[in-house]
Amino acid sequence: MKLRHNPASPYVRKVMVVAHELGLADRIELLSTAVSPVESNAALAAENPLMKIPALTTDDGQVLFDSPVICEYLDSVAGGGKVFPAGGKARWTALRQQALGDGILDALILCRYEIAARPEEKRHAAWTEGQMRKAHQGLAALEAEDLSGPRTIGPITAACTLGYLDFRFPNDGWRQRHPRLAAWYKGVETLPSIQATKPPAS
Ligand code: 99T
Repeated sequence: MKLRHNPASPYVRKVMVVAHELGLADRIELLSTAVSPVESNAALAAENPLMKIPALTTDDGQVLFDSPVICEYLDSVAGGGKVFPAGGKARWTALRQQALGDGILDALILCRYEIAARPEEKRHAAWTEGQMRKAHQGLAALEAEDLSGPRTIGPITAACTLGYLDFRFPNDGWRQRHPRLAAWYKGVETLPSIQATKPPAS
């Protein structure tokens, strides 16, 4: 398998954490890929027309995106029902937690691109405030989730979301607002799959 990869991407990290948790990391070749919301990338577009990462090319040549699809594919390669519970309440809880973490990331990345990719005179403060509000409300909801059970895609996504917040928004102060989430994250930060996929020093 080949994965379009960049260590700064929390969605790529999610895929790699899942791969480590499932013992599949050695079977994935990483293709270092830079992405931009404004610049074209023909090689990536040939795999993913949305020009986003992660994108996974399977051993039989199929290209899969986005991260929830890739993660569930890896789970199926490992036999199924591992990080994606097969059914019942556990499955819906894991999927909801994944959607919540991904949604917080989507809002944070819109803020990040507003700051990093848009010229200063064209920035829209109300846009950033609106997206940050979504991210902060999402974090409050994440604090209320039970993340302590088996390491499903829910807690895995939550860990990657908090890691991205520390990486790109180090002054956010989420630990003060959400001590329960901070205590949980302190425990998972030391896991081998989380250690092996840390974003680069910013
Ligand atoms: O928006 C773009 O055109 C390029 N951005 C990406 O490819 C980002 C990289 S994170 N990936 C996604 O937005 C994927 C989202 C998708 N729903 C999924 O896979 O789950 C870059 C973060 C950073 O550099 O700070």
